[in-house]
Amino acid sequence: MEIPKTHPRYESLMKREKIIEALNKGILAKAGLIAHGRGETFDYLIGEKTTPIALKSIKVSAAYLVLAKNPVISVNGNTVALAIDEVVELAKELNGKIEVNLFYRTKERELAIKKEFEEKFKEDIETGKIKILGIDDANKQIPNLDSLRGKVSEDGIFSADVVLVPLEDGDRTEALVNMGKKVISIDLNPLSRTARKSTITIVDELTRALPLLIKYVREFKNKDREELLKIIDSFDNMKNLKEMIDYIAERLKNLSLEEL
Ligand code: PTJ
Repeated sequence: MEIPKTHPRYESLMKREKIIEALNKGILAKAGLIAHGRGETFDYLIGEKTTPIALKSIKVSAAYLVLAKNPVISVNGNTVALAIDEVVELAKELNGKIEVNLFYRTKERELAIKKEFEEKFKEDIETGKIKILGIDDANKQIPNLDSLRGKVSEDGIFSADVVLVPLEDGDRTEALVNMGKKVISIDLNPLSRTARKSTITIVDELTRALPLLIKYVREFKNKDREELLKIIDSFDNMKNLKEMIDYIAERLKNLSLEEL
């Protein structure tokens, strides 16, 4: 569908188009439509912009990623639909590792996602700048995780020290944290299990948060280790989530006083 650039909800409608296109290509799970709608609702509540609270968690995440020995970006259908370019850009700033790990796991969807990466980033894959893991090599099991998400690549999530999980479900986050990994999630819902179980939760929209994360990863590569550790140590995820809930409550209260 052609959406005029002048439409007041252009950005949001374009994201919907990407989601629908990914469904038609077999990349997105049907439940991904529901997840996207839920995300839109929370984005309305936070005002559809990156809050200073989210920016704090983005900076801490960048510090973790720069210090990581073996970081991995985990992707699912929604992430590929909305932010494949940003995921690849970020991976190239790190060690290039991207792992496909689906909740609604089918071979067809895995292959559709693989094809999307191969079509758009053939050269990066051939030159080894990025590695798409988790499809032919998911031969390790995350302990105590029964869903199909439990199968992971040894070279990827299984041996990672820091895992970035945009749009996640809480069970895997908890299982990964129990394995001793640092888990960074991007989730618009500050009340979700994922948000509460992650080491760091970025309560922001994926396509807004990733470019900022890339920016700070680039910037932090020039900082020394001590400085980055200081950024990490000053952060409390639960406190940050509470601030986010307060922010939403305050925003709604102020809106209710305004004339609509
Ligand atoms: O591709 P699969 O098979 O791995 O399935 C992926 C989905 C997303 C369907 C699956 O993981 C799922 O059901 O997730 P949930 O439990 O619906 O959680 C998705 C979370 O992401 C919700 O809390 C949404 O608010 C949030 N969300 C949705 N869209 C965005 C988002 N957060 C950030 N940016 C978005 N664009």
